[in-house]
Amino acid sequence: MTPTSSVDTPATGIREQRSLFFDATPLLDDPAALRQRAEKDGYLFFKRFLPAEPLLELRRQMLEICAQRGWLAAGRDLMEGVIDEAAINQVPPEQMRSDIGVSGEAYHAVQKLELFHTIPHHPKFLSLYGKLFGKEAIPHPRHIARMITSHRVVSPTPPHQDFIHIQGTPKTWTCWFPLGNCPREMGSLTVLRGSHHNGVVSVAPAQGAGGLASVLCPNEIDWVEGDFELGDILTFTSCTVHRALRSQHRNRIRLSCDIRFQALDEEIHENSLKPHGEYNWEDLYQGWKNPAVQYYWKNHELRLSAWDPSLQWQKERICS
Ligand SMILES: O=C(O)CCC(=O)C(=O)O
Repeated sequence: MTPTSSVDTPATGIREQRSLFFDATPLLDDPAALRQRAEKDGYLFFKRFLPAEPLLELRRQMLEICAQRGWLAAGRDLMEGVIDEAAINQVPPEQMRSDIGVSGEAYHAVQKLELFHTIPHHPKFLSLYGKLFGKEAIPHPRHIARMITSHRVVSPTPPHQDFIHIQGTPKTWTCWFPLGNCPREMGSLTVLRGSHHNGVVSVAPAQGAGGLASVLCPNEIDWVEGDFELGDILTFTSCTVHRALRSQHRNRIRLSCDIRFQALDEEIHENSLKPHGEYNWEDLYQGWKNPAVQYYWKNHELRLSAWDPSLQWQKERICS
């Protein structure tokens, strides 16, 4: 594919190539072609995959949580997500979740939203990952919401592979989608195409979610990106390097979800069955209506895997 641009990255001095996501929607009717494309690129992108209504409702609920804490600009429509920069920056750094973008207390309120934990069970997801894996798929219950603001402790997510953070089977796929239109200038996610072919690579300390960056070789420059519209999804293997672009809009909150899927019969680490954050399910589930989205993984005999701490140790990477 012809790159749309090439850009010098000041941090590394490497000249990156940037091209647009390939829309894999036509491959949904051809699982063999879908799997072939996924194997080649390590990612899939689908335009308008999810229906707008539940995404907009979740956006509204998350913005209500921000509004209740006085973080939204006065006189603007709630759904615009315009942040009062001074107000969010009054949250003391020690109360912030720098990986999420808001305070730990607000993130707790988001984790308690039933709709946040219901969307990952949408039949379209189960159908997509069923085709991709060629067998029954299950979402991990440990969903992550990002509410990226311009609080001084928040930095764009560095290039990383999810595998070092979730482990279990390397055949786990992450699904990332924004809750609203999210053009590149709003800090959407970008993927290093084909990077999964290198397996798990070394890491170095970095700012931003996860605190660890993949060490990249000078020839790893093939980034793919796009302007997300509501309903678009990006999904990638847990060994695919990805990162967030820097938002150009300091007063806009970027709302998005990270959901992981894997085949039911593959290994999983028990952390992936816990809430994201120091919460417990009993607390999060209070007041929920639908029992089908609670403790659903307990209906299956999952194979638990061990944790390899050495994946997060800093090591040199030898580039050929
Ligand atoms: O949304 C972000 O900034 C990071 C998301 C991410 O890295 C992931 O989904 O694995």
